[in-house]
Amino acid sequence: MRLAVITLFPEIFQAYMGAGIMRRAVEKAVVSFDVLHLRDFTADRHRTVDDYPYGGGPGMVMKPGPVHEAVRHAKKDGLPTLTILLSPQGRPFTQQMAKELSQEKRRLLFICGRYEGIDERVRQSLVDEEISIGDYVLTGGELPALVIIDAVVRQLPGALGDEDSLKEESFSWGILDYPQYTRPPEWNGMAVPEVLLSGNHRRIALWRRKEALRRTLRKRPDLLRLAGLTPEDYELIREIKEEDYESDK
Ligand code: 9D3
Repeated sequence: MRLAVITLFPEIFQAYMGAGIMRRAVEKAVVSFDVLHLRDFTADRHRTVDDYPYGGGPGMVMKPGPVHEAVRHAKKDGLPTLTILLSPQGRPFTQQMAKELSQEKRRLLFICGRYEGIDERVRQSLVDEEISIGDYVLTGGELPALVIIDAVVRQLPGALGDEDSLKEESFSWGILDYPQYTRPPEWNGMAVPEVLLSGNHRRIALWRRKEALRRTLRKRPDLLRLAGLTPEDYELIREIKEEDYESDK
């Protein structure tokens, strides 16, 4: 998959895309990643990317010209491109959208805003999709672009190296993870649940499913409405409710 970003802070992307799973995905050519520095697409001596808002008000607005030039440069090769603007006005990003974007045949081009926002004519003329990552105020679109890139890239075949983790995810889709343990079997007076040491894979799978449902019921009951539960899950939920599921046993 081809990815490109337009930003005033290329270093942020070099850092994140140069580490861990993102770095490996680039090295294995699962993704290609181009960073365009918005300042390289200015025409004036001061390399100006922002200006005062028409009508007054606080802060600065990103000028349309440099963004337009950067998009034009990114698309010069003629490849089909889906242009995504990161903005607080966008559609809230979800795991469903991550999966859909990972199936996208077109290159993904992310435009990261800074300041109070971007000239509305950029959105109208250059943008296919406007995405937010949630209802909190950040200082720019760079972290949101990286959040989306991270969620999309790990869906790509070959990116994780361990395809089992994606399979596990599709099974637990929509509910919280079960509790995890590793060695030692007793630590600071706390034991690993006996069932996990039993070697009984059927019992382990059932215990994990039940604990995942217990956590979800306790911490994120809102998720259960959408989770696509099986009749077996509802039986487990009945058992949990007969137990004391509010306390952290
Ligand atoms: C909503 C705040 N705005 C009030 C006038 C000003 C403003 C502040 C910060 C406008 C843009 C920004 C920078 N944020 C993003 O570019 C952004 C963002 C975010 O802040 N939260 C969640 N998702 C996103 S995607 C892009």
